[in-house]
Amino acid sequence: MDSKSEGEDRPWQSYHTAYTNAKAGPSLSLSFSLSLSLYKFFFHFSFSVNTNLLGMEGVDKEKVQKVVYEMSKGSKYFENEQRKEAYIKQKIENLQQQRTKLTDKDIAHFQKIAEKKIVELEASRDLTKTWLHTDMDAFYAAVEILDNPSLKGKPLAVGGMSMICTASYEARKFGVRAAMPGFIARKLCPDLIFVPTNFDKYTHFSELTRKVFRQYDPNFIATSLDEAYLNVTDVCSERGLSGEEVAAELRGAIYDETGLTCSVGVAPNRMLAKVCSDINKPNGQFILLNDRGAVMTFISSLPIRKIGGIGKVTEHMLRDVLGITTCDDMLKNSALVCALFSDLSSDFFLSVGLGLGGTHTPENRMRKSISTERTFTATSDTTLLFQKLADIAETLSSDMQKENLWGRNLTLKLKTSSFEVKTRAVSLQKYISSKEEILTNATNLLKAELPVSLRLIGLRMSQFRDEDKHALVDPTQKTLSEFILSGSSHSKAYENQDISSENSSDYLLEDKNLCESDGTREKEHRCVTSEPESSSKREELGDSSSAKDINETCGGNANCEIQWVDGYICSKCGIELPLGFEEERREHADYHLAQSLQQEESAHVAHDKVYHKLEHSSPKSRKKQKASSQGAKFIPIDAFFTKGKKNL
Ligand code: DCP
Ligand code: MG
Repeated sequence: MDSKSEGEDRPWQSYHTAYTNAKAGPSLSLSFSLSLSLYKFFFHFSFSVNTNLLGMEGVDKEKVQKVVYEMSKGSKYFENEQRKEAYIKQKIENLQQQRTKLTDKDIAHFQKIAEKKIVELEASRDLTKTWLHTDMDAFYAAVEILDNPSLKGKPLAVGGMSMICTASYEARKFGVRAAMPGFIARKLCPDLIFVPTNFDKYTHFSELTRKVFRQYDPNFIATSLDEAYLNVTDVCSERGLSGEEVAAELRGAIYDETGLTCSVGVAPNRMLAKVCSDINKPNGQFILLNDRGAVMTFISSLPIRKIGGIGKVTEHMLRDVLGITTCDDMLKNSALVCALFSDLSSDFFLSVGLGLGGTHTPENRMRKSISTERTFTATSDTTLLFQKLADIAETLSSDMQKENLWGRNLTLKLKTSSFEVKTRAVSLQKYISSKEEILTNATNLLKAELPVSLRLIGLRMSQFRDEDKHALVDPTQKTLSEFILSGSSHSKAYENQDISSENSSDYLLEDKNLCESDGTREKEHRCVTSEPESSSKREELGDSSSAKDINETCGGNANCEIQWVDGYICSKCGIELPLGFEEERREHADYHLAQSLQQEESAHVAHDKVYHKLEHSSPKSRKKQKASSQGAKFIPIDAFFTKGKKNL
């Protein structure tokens, strides 16, 4: 078929959104990766995926894509997707230009660099550990079915007309999936049953699963309510069990404890274990042996999108600029990978090509911040917004109290109805943890933004009490000594970045090459979504760009304001934070911010700065600033950045 006329007649075929081009299990990839190339590419997926088991047989892929396109056309979501597409396109063009400038001599030079890196990475290979990744099946939906067995076997969506969080496997057959607006889902599946979310229930069941995990690995790493990594090396050796046997036993134990099924992957490292847990979903397991040959065979034809940390942007870049679609292609194109990407990115890509991933249990890192956020149907109703804020403050307070945390840096995150992300922070004079105190300060921050139409509110607390004691001694050392290793060694850099690569969605979004000017309107402190174990990242109605976001972008944010020189050195204090330390980077940015705010305040210059800004601001924004100044210590982050830039 002529591709031009195809594109003109069927515009939806080139429309990719979180729910038409998501990182998902093989099943979802088959139904949502609808661009022709991706579509073919997933059909070449070499594992024996049992589509009956996955319940995806008979999905009318073209129909799904058409419905999604037609129903979202013209919406703000659609516009935002298009903006993101334009951003990716721009980045691809830039890289393509860089590529054409490379001479043969350059390529030969980078070939040598690549070979050296590969030797170093290979030397770091550790096949002595057995890692297990568990992922609950259709988690929220399964919990709802457990609660109401009459829903069993029916197409079910958890969420509402605006967004759904997940869908039962019966609903997935129609193309319904997480982060899809409910009205589109209903169009795809007219008999779809909607059940509203109930986070207390999901948290309860999540805690039950964690009780089981603890018996196998007391240091298990939970990466969301329904996913965790367990190092079962000791269990295997102490009890003389194979990884396969431990996986089967663990799945049984989880079922006995919760009545829910999960899927498990077992492999020599976490990166591979996560890929494996997706292969025989639902209620299945896949074991990859601790053998280099087995790993290399497994990885050779694995689509790069299956790898944690490779999201939509990275996938497009690698495919469109270098023709890389499988992990093996990373090695085949190693010279170009090294020529076009930063050291840390190329290390990551090459390690993906070698099937390397994290094998050490990370040391218990001191918590740097705790956060919670909710996505809901966009609203400008202030009563509703303050109600949400109160709920979030309550959750944050209760999470803090569980961990006996007291903090004095509160950050409010907002996503507007047009998907713009903003953060506002306040540095407090005293440590707080009660709902009332959190809410009072958060209310001041939110009031300063009114009127506003929002679809997400989040709160993050940082700068905890004990941490400040260290901070007084040496503000940079505290972070360095606690959990930061230098990014200079390849193997170390890799080991450091691994966890978040497994969980963050788009590795390249952190790349210095790609952070500079993203062309989007998102303003956030962070580049990649990666929440620590117990942060409560909740969604009321799901949102393609929140909890499991594949498109979080980095632009005009505090991380970028700081600037990560060479991709990992803080331009303000020289601290080294390798790629993958998103949480720490965010925290570090907050730290500088709080420090500056405090300095500003004590020097009584803050108001001047704010007023300087106010003098040039619109009457509307002047009103906002005035409202905010009720909270005595509040300085909007934007004001701080304006000042920061001037002083540079
Ligand atoms: N979730 C959400 N919003 C998303 C994706 C997921 O709120 N965009 C929630 C609902 C899911 C839970 O997180 O039930 C776990 O996410 P998974 O990606 O593991 O999806 P499921 O467990 O629902 O299904 P699967 O069987 O594919 O793991
Ligand atoms: Mg799951």
